[in-house]
Amino acid sequence: MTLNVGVLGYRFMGKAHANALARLPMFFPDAPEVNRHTLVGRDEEALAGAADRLGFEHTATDWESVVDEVDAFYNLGPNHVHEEPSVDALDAGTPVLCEKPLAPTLDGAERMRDAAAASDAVAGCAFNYRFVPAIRYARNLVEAGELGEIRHVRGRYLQDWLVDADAPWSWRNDEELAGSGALGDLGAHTIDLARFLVGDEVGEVDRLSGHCRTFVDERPVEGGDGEGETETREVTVDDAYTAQVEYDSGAMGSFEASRTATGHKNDHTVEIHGSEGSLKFSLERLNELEVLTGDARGYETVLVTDADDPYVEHWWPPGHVLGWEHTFVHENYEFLSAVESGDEFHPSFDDAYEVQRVLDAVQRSDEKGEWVGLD
Ligand code: SOE
Repeated sequence: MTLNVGVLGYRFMGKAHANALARLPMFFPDAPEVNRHTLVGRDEEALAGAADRLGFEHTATDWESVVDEVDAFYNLGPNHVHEEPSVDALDAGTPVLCEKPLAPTLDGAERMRDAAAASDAVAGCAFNYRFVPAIRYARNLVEAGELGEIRHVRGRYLQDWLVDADAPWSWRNDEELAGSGALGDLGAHTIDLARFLVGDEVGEVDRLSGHCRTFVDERPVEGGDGEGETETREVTVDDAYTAQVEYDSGAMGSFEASRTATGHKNDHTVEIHGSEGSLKFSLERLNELEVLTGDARGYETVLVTDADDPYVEHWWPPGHVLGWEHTFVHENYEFLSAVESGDEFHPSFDDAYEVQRVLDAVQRSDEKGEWVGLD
């Protein structure tokens, strides 16, 4: 059976997922056969060019005509476009893979989670960092009890593309369109990854203290006429957040993200300490994992590129490293396999809703200036 995939969005994420779909038959021959069927967007000319480049057969300017015509719908649009098309697709029984964070608000995310619960179709949220081989390797270590009782979870995601006050305004700077800034865009990844690594039970957040900060209050609007005063728009989301987290299990967490961390391009790190061992992961060295277990007196750097490491046998011989784009191939492989088999897929809309509860609590805590519970 060939799965016809419809994709909304053709920029950064559209490219990442289209590349993954193209790689699947070459490297994952057991993946379902996929047809890049329809690319959805608003600007007809740009859409036609993108469809050509990314290998789609058809284009459409309205998602309504697509969601129930395809075998899987990828929602890769801006955050404020996640809810309606995803809910419509799920109501029509079409599987959905939606980019993160699930929605700008907790209410929107709740509606999406409920639509997924009421539908027989698979609903996945595209937290791609779960699909880094070293992260899977780390999770296996934690699951096998190699770290003992988990006590500390620490994560930070640093970028610097907004450090320049003249960097143009975009939907990512608007609360209504994005929900939050560095918090939802980057922090959502870390919060999901931490939960994935320590497991749902240990990773159940009890309460937290969150802090958000906007350093640049307004930004120039791109495409001005170049004459007279530069038009600007208000920035209504955070440039950075920090959070102290208490888990039900007694573990403690410390999280941070910024889009104004000068010199850091895509610096995502997670560290975990347990009673018996520790581990450290950095996206900048994504083929490696730093592991300390047993009687070792220091961290050992494990190169996670062996044939028996997660996903690696599909690619190159040991030591022939993988990159960021491979995470999307693995994610698409798992998602489409679940669509075909009807098996569960994680991260699901349920998982993404749990992340959204944390994002919401960070914002509530910041507004109140005090610790808040998740419920
Ligand atoms: C933001 O710059 C961004 O593109 C995020 O939206 C992605 O989720 C992250 O993986 C890379 O950075």
